[in-house]
Amino acid sequence: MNKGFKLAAAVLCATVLGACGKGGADGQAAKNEAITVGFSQVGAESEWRTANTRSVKEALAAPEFNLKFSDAQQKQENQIKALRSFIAQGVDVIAFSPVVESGWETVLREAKAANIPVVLTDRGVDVSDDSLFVTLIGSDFVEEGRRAARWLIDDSKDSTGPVRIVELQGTVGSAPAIDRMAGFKEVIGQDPRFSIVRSQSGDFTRAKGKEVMEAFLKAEGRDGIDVLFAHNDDMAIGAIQAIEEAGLKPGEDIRIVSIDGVRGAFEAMKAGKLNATVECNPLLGQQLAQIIRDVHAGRPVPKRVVVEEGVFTREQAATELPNRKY
Ligand code: GZL
Repeated sequence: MNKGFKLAAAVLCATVLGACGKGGADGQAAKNEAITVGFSQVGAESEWRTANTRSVKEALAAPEFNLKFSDAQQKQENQIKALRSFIAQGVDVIAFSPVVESGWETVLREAKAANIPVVLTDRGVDVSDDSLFVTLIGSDFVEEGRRAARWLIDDSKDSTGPVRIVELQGTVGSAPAIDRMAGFKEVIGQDPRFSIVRSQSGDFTRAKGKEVMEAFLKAEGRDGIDVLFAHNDDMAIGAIQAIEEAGLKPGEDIRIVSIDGVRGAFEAMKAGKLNATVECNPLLGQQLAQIIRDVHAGRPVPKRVVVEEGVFTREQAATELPNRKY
């Protein structure tokens, strides 16, 4: 049903029959229809993403929503195709987690021309006109990078250095990879004991994280690396396998700090193989659902909604593991 007819039906319903269905000042009741949401997800590359997808699907399974979900398999062209399909279907709201920051201007202008509001979740976009999206709900990735560096500096207080760091970056061009690297370097750069000797993308996956760590070990030698900074836990877990296969002790011979706080990271910390993980909360579903309700009802929403998060070390892992929700 196109939006113009829906609005007319809604006005008629509200005028002739009073509030159709449940009461409510926001006019939603008058429509007495589900909010059709087109959601384009990055992919299924990590434990974090799996938990994020579960959270979004659970929240938008409520009867007030009609969810159309698309998995882009980490390809921007698949996300753009999905957004264009949502526009053609005339969905009420588009929500998506952009796999990379750039290349969205054209399709977001098409959504704007179709009067379909766009909500960004998890990752941001780099556009010249921020009216092309209503809001971004997600973590502060720069702060996550700073927190990883602060943990490392604190954990190195008895070391005179040099501390040689290798860095497993996330997906090239993605907001978390760009911002986590920036935050980490901003803090580490203030202490001359630390240097990043190698840095390469592992695309946020375990398999690639292992492959790149093998290359780092080959290039730097068994004694050439003191610390691994991984932009997510999945790459750190892959790297742990490579470190063990090289006959070294992860968490001891090479200290490891990563980001996400997924269950696999707590299990690795409990085993002493990972030293710390910076939480990046994927459970955005309920907040997203409320933002969609507000946007659809024409209520104002903040341009940026930041998710609160913490830092967890291996000393806390055993007690915290039972509390983890993802
Ligand atoms: C961060 C999210 C990142 C996670 C990775 O909000 O975009 O993508 O850190 C995931 O695990 O693949």
